[in-house]
Amino acid sequence: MTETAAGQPKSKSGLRDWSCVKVEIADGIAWVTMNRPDKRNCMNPTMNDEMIEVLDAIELEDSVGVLVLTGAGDSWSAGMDLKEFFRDLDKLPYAQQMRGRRSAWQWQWRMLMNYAKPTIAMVNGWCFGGAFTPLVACDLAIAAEDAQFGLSEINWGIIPGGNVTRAVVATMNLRDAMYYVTTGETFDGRKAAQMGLVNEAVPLDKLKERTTALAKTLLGKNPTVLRAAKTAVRHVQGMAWELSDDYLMAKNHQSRLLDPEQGRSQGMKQFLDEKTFKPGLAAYQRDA
Ligand code: ACO
Ligand code: V55
Repeated sequence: MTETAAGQPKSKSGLRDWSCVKVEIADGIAWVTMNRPDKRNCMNPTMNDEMIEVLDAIELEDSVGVLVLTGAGDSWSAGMDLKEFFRDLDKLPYAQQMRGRRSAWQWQWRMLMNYAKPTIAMVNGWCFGGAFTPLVACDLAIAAEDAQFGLSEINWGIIPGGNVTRAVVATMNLRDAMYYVTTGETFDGRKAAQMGLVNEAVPLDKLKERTTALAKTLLGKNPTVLRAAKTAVRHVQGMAWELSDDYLMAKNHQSRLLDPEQGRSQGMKQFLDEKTFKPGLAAYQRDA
């Protein structure tokens, strides 16, 4: 396990110690923890600025194949920090307000949605408002059955901004989205899984185990192809069929051209010639 030493640059990628984010790297997985448990990991400008650095650094860490985003203590994240992100930013000149808001959007969806490595949201507890954006921007999500979710914006007098409404409509059906946006009612991890907001809900004491198993599955796949595949899932949603067909063909050619391990040839050879694996059931042997 690599734990970053206080204040010490850990590597050329720039991993160090942060005040609101914790990073642990083990067995190819980067565990990134929103780390303000006393404030239920609500997101302030410091956390947002740090998260940009963290995501940038981990993208360049060759030892990392999967990123897991989780929260310290009994909360995933209680959304934006109402004091530091809203009340305090409101008092600043406009350019500084926008700088503060931009750092939130930057990591919560721009960086996460285009991330080079697969990402898993491991929702261990409270998930409110602004936290829905990084939740949906992660490729996959596993929640504790009893984690509580809520679009609480309506309860304190704003609409879900910061692309929260966009994230909700991208994952939940229109009736569910409208219901929870307008009522601000909470729902649990089981319900989140039923609605498709997360992939699965498991008991809290199985959460890390299940997330690790999922991460290991992803670590067994070809990373070049994985990146192209997840990028394509994000982009085809808004495309006409003619365009998506050509885009997917181009993406396939791109990954064939760029793939250092030539997975496609490996896959065919190991199945058709060597008969050492069945693609219907598992991935080809990557270092064969
Ligand atoms: N912004 C600012 N401070 C917060 C936030 C937040 N979003 N969430 C929690 N805190 C702070 C509390 O003010 C409190 O601070 P204090 O100890 O200095 O008084 C501390 O975190 C602990 O919070 P409690 O409310 O005491 O914790 P509890 O476990 O009883 O409740 C809960 C947890 C339900 C998450 C509650 O804190 C809460 O409702 N938080 C706000 C959730 C929310 O609506 N977030 C905004 C969504 S909208 C958006 O993100 C744009
Ligand atoms: C939200 C989040 C924002 C914002 C306005 O509802 C509202 C959440 C992350 O930024 O600017």
